[in-house]
Amino acid sequence: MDKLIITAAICGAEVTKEHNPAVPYTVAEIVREAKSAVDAGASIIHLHVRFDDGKPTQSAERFKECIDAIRVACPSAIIQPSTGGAVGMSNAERLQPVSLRPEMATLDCGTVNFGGDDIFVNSENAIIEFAQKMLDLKVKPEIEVFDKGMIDTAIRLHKKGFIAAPLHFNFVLGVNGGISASLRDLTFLQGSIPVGSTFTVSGIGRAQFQMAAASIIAGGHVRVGFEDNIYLEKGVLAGANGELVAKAVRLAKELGRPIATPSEAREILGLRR
Ligand code: KMH
Ligand code: ZN
Repeated sequence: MDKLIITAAICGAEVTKEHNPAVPYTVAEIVREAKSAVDAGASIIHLHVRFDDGKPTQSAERFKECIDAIRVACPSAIIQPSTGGAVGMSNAERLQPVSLRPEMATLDCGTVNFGGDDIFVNSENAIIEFAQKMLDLKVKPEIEVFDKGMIDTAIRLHKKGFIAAPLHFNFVLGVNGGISASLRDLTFLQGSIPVGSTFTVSGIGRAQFQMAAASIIAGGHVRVGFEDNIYLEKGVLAGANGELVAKAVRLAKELGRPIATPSEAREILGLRR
């Protein structure tokens, strides 16, 4: 089994300071949260950015500002911008950070309800456009999977040459509208990806650490962070993303799975540098 890659989704686009005052908005706050996560054992920062008032943005300029500042504080971390952005953003808006040629970026492989009236829209043509741009700029996609059909879409687009192997997936379990955060469904997803692929697991809300433990045992990797969950335990808000990462590290230690450094994570994922 590979060493465990921990991704910290430090910011997200939907969670706010009203939910947890430690959610970062400013560049300084984003750097603070990235550093707390990397110091605790994360090798990948899954990055959304905000304007200082908390409004999510996909502006390449704002991403560059944040990425440059994170690189000073955490020189070895892998920075993975989101191309999902926030519900309702246009495709052109969402794609902007890919032009910065990060090592990785997310590639959302289907449309999913996001609770209430929110729909996170990803048409097949949009997925192809995003995948082609990542291919052209040698950015490794992390294939975001909110439901099983999204794996099938990714495999179809891989066969057509839009996504290069080895494929790397992120199974997001427990979104209201997506696949459930259960062992049965995690096993189903894991069994549906091509041999030689890697996967990480993001459990939403209270499922974060249950799904993390399941992935540690199953040979997958783990994502934690405010984007998915703001609580360290029932009723206790996490004071920093690093606290969530530290808890994942403790679980991995108890379960006998060593943690990957950023350079080991690059090796496991086949990243360019
Ligand atoms: N904020 C969600 C609408 C991604 O980063 O690629 C989309 C999202 C997925 O967070
Ligand atoms: Zn995201």
